Amino acid sequence: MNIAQNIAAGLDRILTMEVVRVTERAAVAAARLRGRGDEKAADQVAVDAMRQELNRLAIKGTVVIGEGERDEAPMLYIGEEVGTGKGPAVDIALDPLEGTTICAKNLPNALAVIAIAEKGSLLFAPDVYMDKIAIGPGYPEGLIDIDASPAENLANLAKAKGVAVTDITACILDRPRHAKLIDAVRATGAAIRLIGDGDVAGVIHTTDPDETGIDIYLGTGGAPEGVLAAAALRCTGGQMQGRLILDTPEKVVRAEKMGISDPKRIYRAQDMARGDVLFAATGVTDGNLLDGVKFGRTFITTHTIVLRSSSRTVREIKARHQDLDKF
Ligand code: VTB
Repeated sequence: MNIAQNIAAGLDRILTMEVVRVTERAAVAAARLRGRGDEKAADQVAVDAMRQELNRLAIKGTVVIGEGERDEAPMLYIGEEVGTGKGPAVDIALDPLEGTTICAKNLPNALAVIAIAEKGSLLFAPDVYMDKIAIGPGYPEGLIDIDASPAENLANLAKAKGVAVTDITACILDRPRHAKLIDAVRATGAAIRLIGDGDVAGVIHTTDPDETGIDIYLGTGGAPEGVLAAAALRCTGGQMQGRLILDTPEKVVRAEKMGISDPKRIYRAQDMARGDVLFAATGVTDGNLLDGVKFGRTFITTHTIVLRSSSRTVREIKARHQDLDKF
């Protein structure tokens, strides 16, 4: 694709640069409340800051994955229109503070996250659990299968990577519901990195195993977080499968209302985030891929990753903010 086509296709690439400010600002706001033991307060300031910056973007945006339904989330609710209204119509998935508990405890890998996609191209996911499996780029398509046993998936991954299963590390959310999964993975001899929260980061970490030490993500987490992770994988490469857990008639009806007719459907990353997608994440607390916000005496430092699917460019932006009044 030549430069002119690249400019013409998909999202306006200027957005790639503009979107950084949105996650930076949310991350700085949340970081001020790191380790204060107050999840709600940290989330609230991140939401306010993200919304303020988002409304400066020259887009006609609709939040499709946000803080919740309008009645439960006064801001950045699903369906909220954001941006200046003068610009391309886009769908937005966001989580101003992914990992509220890890931020409150000042543990690793809390992020401010956003994905922007062409109108109508993000899965409208209800806030239910999603079963997920993900690996990074460079493996043959179809290597992992959400319906295969953990042992099979790990064996296939190890073989494709050219290592023993004992050299593989899986990332899993530390939850009682994962007891069987954890036993099954440990029975293979593979290592597990148990995380308290933050499975968007967990999935993204599979894309750079040399840096993060994580080869595969397994287990159930939030469906909205699944769509955000899928958006990131669309940009970095890698494979993901997700299936909504609609285990009550009420959830099936809720999903139907959101346009999901097959409750057992397996979604690949490219089904959850289609077309051209931008993804940005700024570290709130220090993590495996991103540093957390640092508050210096005269400046604030942020570390952001910005991705775009149509070019597959991975940008890391370390910013030194000297105008502290803007935060
Ligand atoms: C995960 C994790 C999130 O929710 O999606 C998790 O990534 C799933 O829900 O950070 P449970 O906590 O009920 O297991 C979060 O922890 C919070 O959104």
